[in-house]
Amino acid sequence: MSTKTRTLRRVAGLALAATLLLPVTAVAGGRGDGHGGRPSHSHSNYDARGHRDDDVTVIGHRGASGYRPEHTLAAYALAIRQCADYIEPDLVATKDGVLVARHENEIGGTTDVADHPQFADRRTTKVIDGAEVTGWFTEDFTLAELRTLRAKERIPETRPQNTRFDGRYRVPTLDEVLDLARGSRTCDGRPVGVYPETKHPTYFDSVGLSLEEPLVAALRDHGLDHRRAPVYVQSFETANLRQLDRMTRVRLVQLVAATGAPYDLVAAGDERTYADLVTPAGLREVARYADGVGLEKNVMIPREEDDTLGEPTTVIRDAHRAGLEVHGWTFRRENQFLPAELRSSADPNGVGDLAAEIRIFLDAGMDGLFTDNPDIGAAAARDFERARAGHHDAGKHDAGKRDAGKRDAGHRHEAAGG
Ligand SMILES: [Ca+2]
Ligand SMILES: [Ca+2]
Repeated sequence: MSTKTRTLRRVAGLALAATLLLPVTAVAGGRGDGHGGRPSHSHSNYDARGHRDDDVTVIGHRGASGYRPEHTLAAYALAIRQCADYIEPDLVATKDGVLVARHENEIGGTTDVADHPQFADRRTTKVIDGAEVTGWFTEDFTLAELRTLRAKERIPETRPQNTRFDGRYRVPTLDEVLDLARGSRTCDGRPVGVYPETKHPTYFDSVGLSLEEPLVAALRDHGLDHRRAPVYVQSFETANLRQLDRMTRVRLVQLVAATGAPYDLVAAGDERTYADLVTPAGLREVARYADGVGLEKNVMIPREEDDTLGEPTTVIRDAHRAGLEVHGWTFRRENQFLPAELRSSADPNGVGDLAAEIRIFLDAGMDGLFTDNPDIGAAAARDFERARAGHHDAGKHDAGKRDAGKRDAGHRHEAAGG
């Protein structure tokens, strides 16, 4: 397809998007409503469902981690090629204070550190967020040392096909992830977004490696510390998000698990749990410092006893009423992660109907999703957007911005490698 044709498609897509904007409804209690003296952000492009725009936000969870070892540049680049809007680095610190992308500060499960005899004596046991963890920890390695390691598949029994990529990729720094995003475009031609998560912020404060300051500095260095930047910063803790609300203008997302409590509250002796955060009053409080909530799937639609999907709770509606976007996690194609009725077989590692699961959650009002399978997520999002737009003849009439880009995405991102 020629550049001109792509441009025309994109313009057509934008024009279509403009016609889809629904009447703006008042959003009460949102961040910026007279709190903290920070400039009020625009609510003008929220629609009636609380959407910031008309598109479903597809987040490549740890990259395209269903297909490549998670949190590698290869995993992020593949997520971009598969039409993710955002890539998601989880952030931990090295001994010399550099932010790198790993799901945990313990790296025995996601790198070949155990195969490096020179680091054998770094193996140790620590208490992280109240739980004993044994292994090797990023905060005990300088960046130079960490760079001698190579990533490997975290769940090889579930995703054996990904083990062929073991040993190929280094642990990326946040700077590298931001460079990749800044040098890429989404399938519909927009800047690729980044959705960093601060991991164990109370713990990292306790070892003198606070995460928030270097994160905000990196965003600023990359020209991303502004309100309209394609950035969300997420955390399972609350105090660091309140702090970030004073440090940066980018959007913030409170993560909420189906059980347990934010560790900063536990450490402070505060008895509030995640369940308290998602009551209507709890959500209004979250909206004082955050722009969205990242909800575990079961918070939105709990499972029945037979592991089929039950009825949606009111949490999505309540969050929208508080002015919060709702992004759900984690959408994965293997049977073990799917509700019983969408599994393909009794094999927990078999591939079930992830698209159908995503559709059910989008129909329930979810605005975006974290997925290990951005190709399936983007296709489901496109189908949902089309259905909402009433394009019943979508098969003939190519109104989908996502597939216009998909055809040439491979060319644009070749340099990033797979
Ligand atoms: Ca994460
Ligand atoms: Ca901190």
